[in-house]
Amino acid sequence: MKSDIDGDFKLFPFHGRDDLTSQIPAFKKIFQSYQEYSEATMDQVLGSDMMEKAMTLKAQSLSTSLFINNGKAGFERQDLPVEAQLAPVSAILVEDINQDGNLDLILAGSHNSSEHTYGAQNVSLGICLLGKGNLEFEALSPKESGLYLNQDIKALRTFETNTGDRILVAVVNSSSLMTLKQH
Ligand SMILES: [Ca+2]
Repeated sequence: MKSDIDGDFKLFPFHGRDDLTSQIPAFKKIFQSYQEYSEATMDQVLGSDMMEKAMTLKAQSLSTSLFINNGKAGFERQDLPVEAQLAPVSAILVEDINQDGNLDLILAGSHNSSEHTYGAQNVSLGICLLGKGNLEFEALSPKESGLYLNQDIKALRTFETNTGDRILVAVVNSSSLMTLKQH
């Protein structure tokens, strides 16, 4: 939502004319210039009838979070530490990585395939959050964890080899698997 030239707040489309017309070419005839499209409100793009029927969804939180099952009381959301909020997360592994009795988390998931409007969201190297008990987590630095999961990760699994080594396997979007050996 932004204000128009009169200072009134109105809904304007987020995506540019090229994005819209690549999906729905008919809009090329409706908005024949970029200037015309740039000044169009959502009512003018979709029509007020369709806007009235449209479903409006609101995000309550965009944080990567832990959901605690409190039984009949339902789920309680708890944000993970700030280190888990720096990049999109597509894969979460829950294991006791350091074998201290508390479950730990490994998070990964940069996005290289985002729309060009957003740009690549690929700063993550993967994050290891050590469970401290009481549902608190402490992030290890990349140097401490040794994680280097700098790809578009979609899933994480671990397995043990027949020589007793623990291997972390990362499934990478449109690429080969990444493997890391735990030391
Ligand atoms: Ca642990």
